[in-house]
Amino acid sequence: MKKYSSEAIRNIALVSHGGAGKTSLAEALLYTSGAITRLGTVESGTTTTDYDPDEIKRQVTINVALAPLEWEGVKVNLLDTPGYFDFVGDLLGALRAADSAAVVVCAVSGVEVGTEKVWQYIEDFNLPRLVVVNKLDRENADFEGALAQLQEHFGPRVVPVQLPIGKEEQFKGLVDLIDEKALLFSGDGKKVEVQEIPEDLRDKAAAMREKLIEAAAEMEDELLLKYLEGETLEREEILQALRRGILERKIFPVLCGAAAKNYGSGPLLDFIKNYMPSPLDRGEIEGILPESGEKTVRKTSPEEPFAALVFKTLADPYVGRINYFRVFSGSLRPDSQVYNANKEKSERIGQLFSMRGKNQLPMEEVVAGDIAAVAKLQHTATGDTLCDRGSLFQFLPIGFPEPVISFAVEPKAKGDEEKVSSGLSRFLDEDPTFHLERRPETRQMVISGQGELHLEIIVSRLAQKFGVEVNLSTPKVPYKETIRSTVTRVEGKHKKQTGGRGQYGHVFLDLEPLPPGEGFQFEDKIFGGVVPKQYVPAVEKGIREAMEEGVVAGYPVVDVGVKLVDGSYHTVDSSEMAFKIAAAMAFRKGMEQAKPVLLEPIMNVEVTVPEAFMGDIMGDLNSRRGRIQGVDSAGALQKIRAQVPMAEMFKYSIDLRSMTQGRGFFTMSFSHYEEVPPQVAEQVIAAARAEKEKE
Ligand SMILES: Nc1nc2c(ncn2[C@@H]2O[C@H](COP(=O)(O)OP(=O)(O)OP(=O)(O)O)[C@@H](O)[C@H]2O)c(=O)[nH]1
Ligand SMILES: [Mg+2]
Repeated sequence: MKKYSSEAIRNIALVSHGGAGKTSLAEALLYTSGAITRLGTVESGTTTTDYDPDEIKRQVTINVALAPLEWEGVKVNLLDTPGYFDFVGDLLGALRAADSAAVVVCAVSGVEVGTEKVWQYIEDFNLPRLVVVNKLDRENADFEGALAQLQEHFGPRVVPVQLPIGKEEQFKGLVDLIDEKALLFSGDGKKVEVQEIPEDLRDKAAAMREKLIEAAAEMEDELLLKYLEGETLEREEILQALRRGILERKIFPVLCGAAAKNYGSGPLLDFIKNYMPSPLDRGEIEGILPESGEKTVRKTSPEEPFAALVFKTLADPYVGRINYFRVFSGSLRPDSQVYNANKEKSERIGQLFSMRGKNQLPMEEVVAGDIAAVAKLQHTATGDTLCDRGSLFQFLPIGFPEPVISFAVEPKAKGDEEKVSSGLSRFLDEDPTFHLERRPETRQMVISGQGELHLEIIVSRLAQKFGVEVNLSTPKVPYKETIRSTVTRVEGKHKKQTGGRGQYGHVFLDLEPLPPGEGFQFEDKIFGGVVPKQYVPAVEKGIREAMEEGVVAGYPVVDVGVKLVDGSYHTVDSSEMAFKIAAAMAFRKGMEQAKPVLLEPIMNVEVTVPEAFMGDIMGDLNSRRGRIQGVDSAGALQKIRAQVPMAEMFKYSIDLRSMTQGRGFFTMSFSHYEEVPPQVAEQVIAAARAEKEKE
């Protein structure tokens, strides 16, 4: 591939609700540009960007893929992102690497929940964007309907720059509203015939063009005045104003196409080249000085020192680990040194390449604004900044969401525990939205992620790469126990006199509840050496061990203060062990008297659903013992904030999907521990007993 300067690069992320046609569109654009010679399809598993075996099998994108192409003097780096929010980590990474986004909308389904969600992300990332209404060749395709929905959701500044010619199977071309001509496609879609706008579309095209010009004119006072006075605007003036409106995120142009037929690709590439931002349009990027943590900015410019953000890490079976990065400033050459500001480690760069799907295209230099990949770095993972050692800089974190679903994992074959845990930990670097946790309270290994599919795929990769199969189950709730009242002078005496040397330990303890989160406090209040100093650590140890299994249902005890107030010893028979046992006995007895209770984790939950589902969702949250804390409206959606016990949330992502026909989503994070209501506690205690008996 030729070398391109920063201003000749366009980094554009293809985003959408799942299945709107991003991967097919990437394929069509690659084909039209000549980067590939055969138009692959998702159905046959032959697309450039869905090359992973899991992607081919399921016909959905799982990993963000890079797809560079050349079009009339510019290099377009397409980033094909996953539409399923199970893989939102890759979407967020891509949006950080891109300078603009193409929001793909299905002409049949129109605006979907995923469309709204990606739109919100693009807003958060301040990216200019265009909209492609795709699948115009499908039965029931409805451009006007989709457009109306887009304007209803995202405002009147969503303005078409193209109109489709022909409907459904008859879809055969489009009207270019800027240049006032008709573009007709045939065959493989590469050939475009330029014609006059068909008679029956002229009035509509003129009216739509008027709206476009009005929107553009509003970008500049002078132009607006000229427009309002009825003067005709020059083509060049319109283009400038339109481009400015797009870059300032005030105009969202709408284009048309049918990716599967490769109709509309050429005009879309022209539009990307002419109107979408180059890396230099981005101005400054926020970051920090890693040493002080102070905020700073970096100009997106080749003249500045080198800084790049790693937005994706992939374990390639042949090459090993591959890091995808976007250079924001300076440039990078093969066989050089960089500094990882997050890990505070130097890294040696070997070969540099661009990736087109899975294919490596070697690069001699990666300039500011370009996206590339490097293999075999030692320490670098997603979210890290690579920079010039002499000029440190660190990008702000990508901000990955917390997991929404968890499963306990257990190897199918006994003895594979180590393999499972080391295999799973490998995925942590690759995928920051995946979490792995060992929960000592329940003695389980728990994996958490963004959805069932997300975890299913991780498990399937674990089997492929590390040859271990696992079973997934609902994780046990990490309950805890505490006390609610104070007790004083609880006695614990351990005395044995059986031949030889006996055992003697004797203590009195005071127990008191501590505020939540305080854990455990121990105080030695012994006077006059009734319990000799050398045995006090053993007393504390005995209590700590007893706290690992509380008296209610065997869960760890927290938030208890214990004072050692009295006791006695025997000069010959006393030992550390004897005092440990005596202390544990006293603690258990004391706990029983101190109104012990069971605590459960409570989660902060935020559910976002279309208004129509509000009632059902609130009712359902109530039945899960949830407490609704508030409702905010977010566009056409309602966001319900609630606190819900973890025990009630395990299958929520699945239930929510079925309650809302896939239109609802939620986030969840740990909030605090709270007392389990008596009726529920009874069941938990019974279950714990049954479990114990099984062992
Ligand atoms: N008729 C028709 N089908 C299309 C068109 N574009 C895509 N499809 C089909 O729609 C389905 C989904 O297409 P993809 O390209 O995988 O969509 P995607 O947005 O990449 O999907 P995810 O990555 O999973 O979100 C496939 O069966 C495609 O063949 C189109 O323009 N017309
Ligand atoms: Mg896809």
